[in-house]
Amino acid sequence: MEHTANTQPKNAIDSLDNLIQSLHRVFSADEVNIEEVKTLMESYESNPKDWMKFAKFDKHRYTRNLVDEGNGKFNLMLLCWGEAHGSSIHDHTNSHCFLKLLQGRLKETLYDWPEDKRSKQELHKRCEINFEENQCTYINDSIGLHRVENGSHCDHAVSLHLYSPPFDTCHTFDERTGHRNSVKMTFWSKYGERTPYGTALSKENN
Ligand code: CSS
Ligand code: FE2
Repeated sequence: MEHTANTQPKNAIDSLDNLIQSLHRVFSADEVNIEEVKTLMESYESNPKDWMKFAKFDKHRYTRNLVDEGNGKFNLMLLCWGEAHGSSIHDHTNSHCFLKLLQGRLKETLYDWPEDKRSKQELHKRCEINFEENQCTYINDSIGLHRVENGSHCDHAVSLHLYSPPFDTCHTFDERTGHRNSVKMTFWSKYGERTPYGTALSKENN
């Protein structure tokens, strides 16, 4: 009879630490292979024990919590969405954005870029996508703009975001007029520790 021991592939991603190690390896190359990163992030089966220490919620807005700085090539963060919390419509500052759902449900609404910077025009809504746990989605500025929301009024949601290269400002857009604003994004916590106050004028998120 055949034995089934040792059938697990060597590169199986069995923890968040393991995923982070693999991401470091993948991003040490010059080119980013979007499908490879997506597959890698999807292959990690979310285990709250791995990421609980980074999961910090705020009553009023979603929080951004730094997990890893990816040797400067990318950053990895946990976003914690309370009931009915959502982002503005925003761009991604010419970076890659990978979003993996760790817990709960999130809805993404995709928009086209405004056609003309000067004229007031409602943004064109392209579609809505609902994510399931462990799914990983990808966006960059050539795909369009989006809003991410936790539509649930009773459950939290937690997502893992990878941005490459890292960025700390982006544009937000008014849905009705297409008007854009530049916003600074900061971290609610870093490596599980609350970020010190003092940057009171900057926004916590977008
Ligand atoms: N861009 C948002 C989340 S949706 S990708 C942020 O990082 O705050
Ligand atoms: Fe985004």
